[in-house]
Amino acid sequence: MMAAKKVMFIGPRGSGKTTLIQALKNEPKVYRKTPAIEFIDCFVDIPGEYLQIPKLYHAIITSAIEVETIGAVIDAASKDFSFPPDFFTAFSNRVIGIVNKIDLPDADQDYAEKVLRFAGVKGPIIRVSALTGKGIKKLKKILNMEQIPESID
Ligand SMILES: Nc1nc2c(ncn2[C@@H]2O[C@H](COP(=O)(O)OP(=O)(O)OP(=O)(O)O)[C@@H](O)[C@H]2O)c(=O)[nH]1
Ligand SMILES: [Mg+2]
Repeated sequence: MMAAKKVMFIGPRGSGKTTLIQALKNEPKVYRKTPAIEFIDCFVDIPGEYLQIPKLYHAIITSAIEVETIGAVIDAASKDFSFPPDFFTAFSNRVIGIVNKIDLPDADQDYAEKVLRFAGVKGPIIRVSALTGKGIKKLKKILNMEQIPESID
């Protein structure tokens, strides 16, 4: 069993939320489209589509009630950002920003960070690659997850 403090990842389709969870759990990176809100150990994985459908915002906000931290995830190499302005100010949780895919040559990390601030992210912003593992150690530290074991029951 793992610590109950929950972390919820919110971000556009393909920004890398599910891969981030695999990286934080030290699991192999296996691509699988997230079809619905998933609760995996201490993680809540929100499909990117939920950001595009305002009728589903209540589902995100309801799922956030039990969550300690929200991670707003963005693909630094994509210009397809679908966060509404100030979206994250609707949550009372701690909201951190995660600039993902910094391994890609066309990643614009500074721009991605601005987009996260525009979306209302007030907490620290961490730059990572879920795929290569760069920055994941730092992210674990910020999430107080340094103790995650290699395999989890
Ligand atoms: N180059 C690179 N690719 C990544 C990185 N993180 C994720 N990807 C790739 O991006 C694609 C989408 O990743 P997912 O983790 O499924 O994205 P998601 O945010 O969960 O997407 P939805 O479930 O559709 O909302 C996959 O092919 C991943 O392998 C990264 O840091 N660098
Ligand atoms: Mg996913």
